[in-house]
Amino acid sequence: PQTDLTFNRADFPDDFLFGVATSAYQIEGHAQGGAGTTHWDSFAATPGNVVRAEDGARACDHLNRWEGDLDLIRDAGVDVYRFSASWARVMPEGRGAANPEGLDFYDRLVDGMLARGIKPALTLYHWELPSPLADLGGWRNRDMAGWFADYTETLCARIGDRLWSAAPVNEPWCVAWLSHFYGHHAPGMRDIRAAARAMHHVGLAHGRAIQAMRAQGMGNLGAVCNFEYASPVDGTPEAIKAAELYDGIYNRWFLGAMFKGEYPADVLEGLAPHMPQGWQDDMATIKQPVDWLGLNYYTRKVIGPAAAEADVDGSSPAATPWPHHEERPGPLPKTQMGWEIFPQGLTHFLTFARDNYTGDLPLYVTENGMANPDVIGADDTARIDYLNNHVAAAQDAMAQGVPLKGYFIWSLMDNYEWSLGYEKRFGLVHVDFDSLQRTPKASYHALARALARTPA
Ligand code: PNW
Repeated sequence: PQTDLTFNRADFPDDFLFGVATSAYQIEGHAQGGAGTTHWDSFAATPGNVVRAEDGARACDHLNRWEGDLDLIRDAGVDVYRFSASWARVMPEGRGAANPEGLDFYDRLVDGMLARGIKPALTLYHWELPSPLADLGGWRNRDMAGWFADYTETLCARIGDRLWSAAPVNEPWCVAWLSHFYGHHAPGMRDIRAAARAMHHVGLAHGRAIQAMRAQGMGNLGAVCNFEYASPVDGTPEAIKAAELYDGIYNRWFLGAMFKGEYPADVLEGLAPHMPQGWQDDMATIKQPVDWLGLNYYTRKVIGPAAAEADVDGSSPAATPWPHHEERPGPLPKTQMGWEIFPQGLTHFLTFARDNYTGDLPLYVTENGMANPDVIGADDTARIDYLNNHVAAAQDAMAQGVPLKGYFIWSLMDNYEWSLGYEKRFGLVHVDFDSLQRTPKASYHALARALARTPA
C-alpha cells in the first residue's frame, strides 16, 4: 500500500483540471433555508428503504458551513468544484415561485468559489425531486422535461453567467433504472413500464435543459453518465448475453440517445413495449450537441443469467417480464460499499466512449473514489491506493489518445450515501455527524501535496 499519491501535476498537460465533487441533498441540510420537501425525504421515512431511515435533513450542514468547505477545496489546490443545486431549494413546489433564499445561497456559493480561484461546475439535478412533482408521477410523467427546463432557466438566469460548466442530470441510469426498476433509490419502484418511461423522459429532460441553457447564451455544457464494467460470470452463451444486456442498459442506452439520437437495438427489443407513445419523435431533442462528456466510474459487476424461479412473489425485479440478469459475487478486493476494485474498467470506458460516441470531444472523469470505513488520521491508504490506480488507468487512456481533460474525486467530504445512510465514507475530509466537525484525512493531505507539485 502507498501512503502518498504517485501522480503530480507535472505528469499531465498544463490545462488538465483536478476537481472534487459533492451533491446538494448529500451535504446541504435539506430541512433548512426554505427548501421544499423531496421524494428522498419521503423515501427515507418509509421503513426498509434506507439504513436506519437516515435522511438529508441535516447532512453536513453545508448550508451554514459552506465558506469553510470552500476553504478546504482551495487549500487542497483543487481547480474545479463539481456541486449540484437542489431543485426544491430553488423552487419549493417544483414549479412556479422561486425561493429567494435558495437563489441567494447558490449565488453566494458561486461567488465564494470565484473569490477562492475555484471554477464552479454545476449539476442541475442530483436526485432530490420536489415532492409535488413526484406526486404527479415524477420521471414517469413526460411533463417532467418541461418543468425541468423551467427550473434550469430560473436558476441559470441567476448564476449562469459565472459558471465554468453546467450539466443537466447526474447519472441518468440511477435516476431511471436504479430508482424505477431495482427500487434502490427514490421513488423505490420495481416496475419495467415505469423504468422504461423514466429511461426516456430523463433523456428528454437533458435535451430540453441543454436547449434552455444555450438560449441563455451559456457554454461548456455537458452530460454526466455513470458506467459499470459488466463481466460475464462464465463463458456460457447465457452469461455472455446477460452481461451484454446489463452493459446495454447501463453503458450504451444514454450515450446512444445523447450522441447518436438512437437507442441500442438489443436493449430496445425488450423495452419497446413499455416505451411511451411517440418516443421516436423526441430523439432529435435528446441528441443536443454538448461540449463534453463526464464519466462517473467506480466498479465492475459480475453478471449471470437470473435463476428462473427467483422471487416469484413479485417483490423483486426478477419477477418482472424482462430478460433480466443477476449480479454474482466477484473475486476482486472490495471497498466499504462491497464494490470490486477494477481500475481497468476506467481505461475501457474512456476509450469506448471516444471510439463509439464522442470522438474528439473533451472527456472528464466526473466521479471516482471509494468508501473506506470511519478512521481518521493515517489509515486512509486504501483510498490513496484506489486513487493512484484509477488515475494511472486514466493516464493509460490518455496515452491511447483519449482527450481526457480532467479528473474529479468523489467526494470532498463524507456525506449522505443515499440508501446506505451516513456509514459509507467517500470523503477526503472526515465529517463527525454529531459535532459536524471536518477533519482532513491522509488522502486529503496527499492530494494537496500532489497538486502543489507544479509542472516544470
Ligand atoms: C454515484 N449503484 O452514485 C453518485 O453520483 C453519488 O451521489 C454517490 O454518492 C456516489 O456515486 C457513490 O455511490 C451511485 O448502485 C450510487 O450502482 C449507486 C450506484 C451507482 C452510482
